Amino acid sequence: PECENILSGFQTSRVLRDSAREKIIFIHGKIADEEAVVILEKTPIREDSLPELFSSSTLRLEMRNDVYSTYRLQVPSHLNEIKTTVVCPATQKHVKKYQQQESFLVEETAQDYESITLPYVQQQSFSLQWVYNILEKKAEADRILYEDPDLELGFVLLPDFKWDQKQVDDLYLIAIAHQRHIGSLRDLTSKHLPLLQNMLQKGQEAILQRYHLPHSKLRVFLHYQPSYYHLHVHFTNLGFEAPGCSVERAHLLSNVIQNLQSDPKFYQTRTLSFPLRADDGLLGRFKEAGRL
Ligand code: M7G
Repeated sequence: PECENILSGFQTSRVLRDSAREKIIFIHGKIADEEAVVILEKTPIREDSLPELFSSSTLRLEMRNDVYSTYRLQVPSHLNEIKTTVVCPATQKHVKKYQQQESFLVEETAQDYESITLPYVQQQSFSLQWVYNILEKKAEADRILYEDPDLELGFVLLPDFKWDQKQVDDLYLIAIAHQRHIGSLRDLTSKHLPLLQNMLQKGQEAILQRYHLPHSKLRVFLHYQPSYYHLHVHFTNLGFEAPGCSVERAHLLSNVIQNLQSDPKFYQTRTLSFPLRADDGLLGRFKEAGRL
């Protein structure tokens, strides 16, 4: 693997979010004059590392009381790596995405979508360059788990960058459609059923083959609103409370398929709820329109 030292010049400006329970910290700062967001995360302890962990570490006693004792275990450095994600150059929108924020639930009617949401996301959403790089094999090509190259029904399945692939317990993959121009759930109609069914079935099969995780152990969903307006499906281990799988944002793909089967225009006509953070420009638009 490539070794880089870009963090040696990282100048921290502030902590955007910090969670002791999740053992993760999101930091805003600068790398060589460019805005950057750096995410540091302690990863789960792997069962297969236990023999080495116990045999080659030093144990320092902190306290002993009756049958109870606590220690610090100093482990070899390769067993104590920190998963690190760098976004650089980061836009103001990236900084906001990772910032801890109060959120508000919006109930978006079909009319709101046309008059408020769509015009907003058309001018202010994250670049899809990373998505096109994956589809065109310009990035992450060696990480692809499965591909159906069909331009209409096909997709690329690969590990989400939130998953370090060290253990199946927190499995997280994304399937990215080859078809462009499907921005979000709102664009889906019954004509996309073959595509969605293909992504679900072949995605599940590929994960079963590679990770021995059956369908019944997978949570397969779409986000509304997504951050990136190009059709992609999240595949996560059911046993893992993945970030972003809350009821107000995640739509199970199997439900999406059934809704489209019973009403081809389900997602063009329904009111859809989703949370927006206090400083999200879209929330401002809903307020201006008197919809909140
Ligand atoms: P989303 O629902 O559009 O937005 O999902 P979210 O990030 O707010 O959940 C996009 C998914 O793609 C997320 O699960 C991201 O972790 C993942 N992702 C984002 N980027 C920029 C990358 C990337 O460059 N590579 C990979 N493999 N995954 C990414």
